Amino acid sequence: MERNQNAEDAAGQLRADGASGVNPLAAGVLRRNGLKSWTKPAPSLYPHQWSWDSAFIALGLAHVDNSRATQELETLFASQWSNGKVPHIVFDPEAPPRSYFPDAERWSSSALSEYAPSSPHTSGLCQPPVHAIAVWRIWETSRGQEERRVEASRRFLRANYPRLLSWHRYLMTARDPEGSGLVTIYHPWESGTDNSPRWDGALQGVTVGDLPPYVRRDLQHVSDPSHRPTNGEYDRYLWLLESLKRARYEESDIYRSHPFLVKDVLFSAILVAANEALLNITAVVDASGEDRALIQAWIERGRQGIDGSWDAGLGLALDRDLWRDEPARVRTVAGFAPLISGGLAPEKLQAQLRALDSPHFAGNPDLQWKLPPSTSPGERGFHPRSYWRGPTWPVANWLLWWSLLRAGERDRASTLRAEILAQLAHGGFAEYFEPFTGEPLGSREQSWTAAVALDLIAAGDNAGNGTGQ
Ligand code: 2M8
Repeated sequence: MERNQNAEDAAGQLRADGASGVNPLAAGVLRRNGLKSWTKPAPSLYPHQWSWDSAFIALGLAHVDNSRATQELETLFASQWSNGKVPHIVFDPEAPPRSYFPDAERWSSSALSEYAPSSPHTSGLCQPPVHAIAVWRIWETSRGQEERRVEASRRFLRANYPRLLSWHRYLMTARDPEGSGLVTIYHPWESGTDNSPRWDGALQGVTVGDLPPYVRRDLQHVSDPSHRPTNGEYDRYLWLLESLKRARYEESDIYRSHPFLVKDVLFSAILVAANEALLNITAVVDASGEDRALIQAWIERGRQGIDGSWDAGLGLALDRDLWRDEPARVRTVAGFAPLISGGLAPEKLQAQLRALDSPHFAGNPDLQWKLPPSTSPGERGFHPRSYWRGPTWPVANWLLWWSLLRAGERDRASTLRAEILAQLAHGGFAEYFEPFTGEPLGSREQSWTAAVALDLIAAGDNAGNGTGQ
């Protein structure tokens, strides 16, 4: 009780400004990282546009400036591949030279694939599809405003609905030829949880061959290289990239020959939630009954797939390595995929909540804030300071908060919200945090952290406000 009160007091320091209704510190991070029509994930570590970062950024910007939020997504979707894929990075030709690697040249997407846009250049991967969720938030925040703004939002939804539909169709078909309801990823970067121990087993099966030389650029932006993936991991990441290039980014060739093919439960769960948002969008844009039935079927298929990934012993869902045909039995936040995909039977929901409250996650007594570490401290692969191997990530926590609300768990959602805001009030808008000390790590002005803070603050102390779904 007292603990929760402390979190609420600390969280109270991060409030909306009375006049604008927006927190100036969080809005300031997005303004400083903003370029002409899109926002960098961080001032120097990530100088290009990243796909799921931009979706979270748009979701936060929806509370600050709706037209800026729509521009963010429109800029990203302008680089959508013609097969529906939304690329994980859109390269800014004006970014400082040698600031990020692998660069556009290394990916060679447009030279190799007829589907890739020729300008600006993009990477050949994708990332979790948070976009429809952000588009729905843009719609929600415009409602009740003056008619001109509602109309502008409706136009935005109409213009972007076909793009979202083709993006989700790509994921449900090219990335799930088995019709399992689960998305296959080709690279840990596609998961967004790059060096998570979720991928350790599958990466062991990747033998690095004759790799063209490269220089890591990420290490020049962090104080301690051990916070980032290791050189061994980077070699494998770069080798996977070469393998995708050899397949000319052709899905069927990749499926035959690529050494990393994994069913990602977190990605798949986000797709289910995004399909729910897309179904909401169909009503605003008067989409056909056929489209609605299709999206509804995707939601059901996705939930069945996640249900089939359930590990009753852990109370978590597990990824599946397709080459070894086995689950990755490791406790990470991705295991809460069922909670995120929603529609759970009461026993499953309770099992997920027990796992969340257990010492493996938010119930660990040594935590600075009651927030789940990205990997359970009980895992062999846990590391409290290394990126997705243990630090707590505000975006992951936002996803859990939002999912708890959708599951009707308002009190838990409200407690989680207070802990997230307390962590940020204390440590700033960092990329990730050491879970036991609360030390901010990675970039100190991470856009998506500021964006989710804006959304959490806008939801108000009564956590249900403004969440809409
Ligand atoms: C991290 O990933 C990039 C590669 O995509 C990197 O480490 O260079 C991840 O945290 C990813 O989820 C995120 O989208 C990206 C930009 O914030 O950084």
